[in-house]
Amino acid sequence: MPTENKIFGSEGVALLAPEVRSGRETLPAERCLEIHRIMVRSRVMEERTIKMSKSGQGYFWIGGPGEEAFNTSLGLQVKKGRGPSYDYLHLHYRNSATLVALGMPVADGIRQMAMTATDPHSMGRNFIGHFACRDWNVLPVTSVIEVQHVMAPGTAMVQKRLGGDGITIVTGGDAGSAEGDFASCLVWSSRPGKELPVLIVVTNNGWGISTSACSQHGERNICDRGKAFGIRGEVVDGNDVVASWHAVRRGMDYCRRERRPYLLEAKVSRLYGHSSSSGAQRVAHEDDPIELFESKLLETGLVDALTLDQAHEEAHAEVEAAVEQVLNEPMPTAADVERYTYAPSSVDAVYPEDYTGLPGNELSALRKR
Ligand SMILES: Cc1ncc(C[n+]2csc(CCOP(=O)(O)OP(=O)(O)O)c2C)c(N)n1
Ligand SMILES: [Mg+2]
Repeated sequence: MPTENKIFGSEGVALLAPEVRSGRETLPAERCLEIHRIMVRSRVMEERTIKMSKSGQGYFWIGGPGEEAFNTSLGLQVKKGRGPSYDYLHLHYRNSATLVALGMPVADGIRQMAMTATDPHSMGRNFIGHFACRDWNVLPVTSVIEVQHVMAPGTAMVQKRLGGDGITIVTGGDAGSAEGDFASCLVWSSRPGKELPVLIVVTNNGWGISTSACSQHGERNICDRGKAFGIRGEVVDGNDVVASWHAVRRGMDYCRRERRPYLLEAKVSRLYGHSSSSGAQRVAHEDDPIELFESKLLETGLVDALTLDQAHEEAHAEVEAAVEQVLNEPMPTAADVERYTYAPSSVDAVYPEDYTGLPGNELSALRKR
């Protein structure tokens, strides 16, 4: 247990509740402790799923270690709910900390790795990190990069027509921003008189698999591309919690209030390489946002080292319990293969009962189960 002294109470939380500072920006103590806990839980979940991929308890791994500072700041500030009055999230495969910040239990991340039938995002069909959550307006993440950028103006258009302050948030990587879908997002969200409330986030980790960003980008910052479309934006150090929090806040406030797009480029780390396909080994030469934040918390006197250790231990216990539970849950069966694959529609003139139209397929029978 932490000792009681001038700075720390018996819970290890500072009695003076100092703020944490980055440049001229600050965040209150309580918020920092909340963010730290989410960052650590997300990291431990990710690292455990890497281990699962190497020990045969799952297959492919991809995820967001190194993006926790930014992604947590994003998730905690989302106007969370279902339908166009709330924010829509068109995410990519490194947004696990955003989901944990929204309230996803770590067991649900583990379930997608283990591909159990209980995986709420894809019923064991999709890769880890491919989230989908209707109640929180999280559209299904795709492996095909950048397609989320052409869908984002669609939800934003509905939100603009409806009124209210719901916004659309779309995230993607630096390499993906070279694709036409990214340009489509810029074009569609900035048409004069028809601007859309889209927060366009580029998490720039400096790599597209094994291709370096510096060998591909003639522009100084990806964010500068917005200038040609009159889209406001900024670059932020995505490893800095306080800076990320405020940059997200500025972007969200602007989209909510002005009903216009904002382009936010976050410089982040990629701490385990691209995916399990490249080995998912920890890299030594990139900044770790958790270590940076913990140094800051200690420096500020907000917590002591023991309290930080406790947060890690609790996260490990939570994740281990989740793995134990999930590995005993049912796997999908052969009969599940075609379930929920297509959405039949009564307005489909050709195949009102069966969108696939395949002879002898069992969809109708499965639906009636
Ligand atoms: C349309 C498409 N092209 C290529 C790929 C293969 N691919 C998967 S991830 C990736 C790199 C993406 O890099 P970036 O956008 O920077 O995101 P990061 O993985 O670095 O977060 C590529 C090229 C793909 N999945 N989809
Ligand atoms: Mg990248």
